[in-house]
Amino acid sequence: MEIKINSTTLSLIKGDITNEDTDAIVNAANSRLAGGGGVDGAIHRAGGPKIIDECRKIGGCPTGSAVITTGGNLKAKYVIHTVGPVYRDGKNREAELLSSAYRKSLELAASKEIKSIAFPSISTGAYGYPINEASEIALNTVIEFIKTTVVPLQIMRFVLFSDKDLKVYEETLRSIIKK
Ligand code: AR6
Repeated sequence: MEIKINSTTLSLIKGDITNEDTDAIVNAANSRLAGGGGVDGAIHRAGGPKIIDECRKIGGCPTGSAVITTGGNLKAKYVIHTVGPVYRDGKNREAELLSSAYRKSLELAASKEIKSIAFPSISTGAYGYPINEASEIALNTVIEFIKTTVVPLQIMRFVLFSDKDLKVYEETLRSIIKK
């Protein structure tokens, strides 16, 4: 599924984000930037040790914030590492922190003149964020950003890891554009 907002094309696809050829891919990291499982593990495996070395030098990243490294052996030139919240009961600023993770990633991308970016579904794996709610926050945040900021971003993709996740994001996007 694909929509155009101003001069940015927003698309939802199924795939493995490590194969993306966008200028930047976003990593769902932890605040120690220490690597881990899920998409984080996949990015470090595919990108090689250069990325973890750069992460070590940066030292860490608070929840809801983002940092940038090169893409190592990946096709992407950059990896933007952001840290989503661990979902507990929804009463611990989870929504605000998840939105911030997307927004800060986009601010960083804009500051580097990045023209294309791919996001995974942040926090909906090990961090347990219910994907229905998380997809609403993710899509509303990026759409708001595109609408209100002059950005060089031409391509924005969400790369979902399963048919089920892709379907949830598609349904959420359909309901957002109907409003
Ligand atoms: N490409 C795209 N999406 C993927 C890939 C991939 N290669 N692999 C997994 N996903 P998670 P989180 C999906 O757990 O919830 C790590 O250990 C996955 O199916 O990767 O933010 C970090 O170090 C899910 O939908 O990230 C942190 O400690 C989504 O990516 C912690 O997990 C996010 O799942 C972060 O947890």
